[in-house]
Amino acid sequence: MARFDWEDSLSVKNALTPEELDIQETARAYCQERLLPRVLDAYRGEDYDSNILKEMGSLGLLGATIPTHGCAGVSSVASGLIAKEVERVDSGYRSGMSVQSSLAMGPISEHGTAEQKDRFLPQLRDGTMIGCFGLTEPNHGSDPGSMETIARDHPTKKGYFSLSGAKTWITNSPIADLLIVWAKLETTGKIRGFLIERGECPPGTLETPSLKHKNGLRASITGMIQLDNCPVPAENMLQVEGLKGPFSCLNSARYGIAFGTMGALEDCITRARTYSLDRNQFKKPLASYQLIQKKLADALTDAAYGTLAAIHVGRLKDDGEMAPEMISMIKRQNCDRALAGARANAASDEYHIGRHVANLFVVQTYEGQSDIHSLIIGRGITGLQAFH
Ligand code: TGC
Ligand code: FAD
Repeated sequence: MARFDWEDSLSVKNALTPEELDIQETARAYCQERLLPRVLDAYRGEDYDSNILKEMGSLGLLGATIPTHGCAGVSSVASGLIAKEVERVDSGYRSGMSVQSSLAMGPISEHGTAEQKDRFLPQLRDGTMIGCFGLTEPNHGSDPGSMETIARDHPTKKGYFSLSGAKTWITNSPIADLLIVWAKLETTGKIRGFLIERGECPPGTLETPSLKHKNGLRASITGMIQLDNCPVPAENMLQVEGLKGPFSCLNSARYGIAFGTMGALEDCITRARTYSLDRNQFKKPLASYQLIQKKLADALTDAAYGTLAAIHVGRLKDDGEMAPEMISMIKRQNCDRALAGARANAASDEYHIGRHVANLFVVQTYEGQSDIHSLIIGRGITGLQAFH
């Protein structure tokens, strides 16, 4: 009979390959040694250091599942383990990485032309070019299909589109060199993706103001994308039509969140356990009281179940057996349970748990708020859509 190891309670390591364990170890060492010492200052000052993407790039952590263009070509589970180690430090750092990997490199890898891949993937892989993903608009968050951003034929520049509209709450937009913007083609009314190179935009056609004073995710940078007749060459359009373009990439990003939130929850468990063992009340350690032990047991169980479910869905994803509803199940469940379990020591940011709580409230909102995922799962169960 094995001895119970609370740090790997359901022996998750037995479900991982030696390569996946090595990747997790590399990511953990980087995150604990390089990210953790920076996070409090970054969070307090709402200050995202874009060198982080270069550091991650040098370790092969960006676009890690992409099998070409010098990317690591690892399993979805390995990419999830990277997200978990980054989010063990802070969801905002995972956010910056998810957007670069799944939402900037992902669309190009899945829907780009050979020329687009050759031009952009190597720089994005190294973190020397920063990408962002503009889907949400001021009037259309959960319902991106109603977007108003429009791509018209450019009135004077042959072979160019002219993009106008506004995107909001866009991670990395203020520092992005390459902005992936989803817009409706005026001629067809269909949604298409455009690769906008900041350096090629004439003055006044592209603005990306920051959104400050966030309550969570303060170690990530968030902004708008404002387009005023911005010229974009036709060769910068992605080769996919309709909402399935952005949503196919969101499957990977949501998968990373399902895995990543388990890192945040495990960090809360570790910190709460240490605190409750060290802190005495009524002449005994807090950890000796039944109510405290039940909370630790609930959170530990959620973290292990959530991680194992994410591993299972990752294997199905790589085998082509994943349904999007599975991603909704693990994104919703793991965000909700991480938030429920992240409870203790919240008063001072030096305890770290309050920061995780504030972050997880936001993580529960983006990439499909939990109630929206309930509706996606409900549609899968009943065959009836309840969105509109
Ligand atoms: P619906 O009719 O459901 O679908 C329209 C078309 O899209 C296809 N599709 C998918 N394809 C692949 N994977 C998926 N998960 C897909 N979901 C839908 C679908 O098959 C259909 O294709 P076709 O060929 O038939 O046209 O569309 P709807 O308008 O009814 O959608 C409703 C709903 C609620 C499911 C959807 O709009 C939704 O999920 N809303 C949530 C919005 C969201 O997630 N936004 C994310 C913005 S990006 C972000 O938050 C990044 S934060 C990053 C960070 O910092 O970490
Ligand atoms: P709304 O859609 O207005 O929803 C408000 C509430 O109503 C939610 O609780 C929702 O669940 C509920 N609701 C909506 N419709 C229904 C319905 N039919 N039935 C029942 N309840 C419903 N977007 C990007 O495109 N790219 C990014 O990089 C990005 N990064 C982000 C970073 C941060 C820090 C944040 C906060 C957001 C980011 N987003 C990004 C936007 C994010 O995806 C949206 O906030 C999210 O999709 C929800 O949209 P909304 O905020 O407009 O809420």
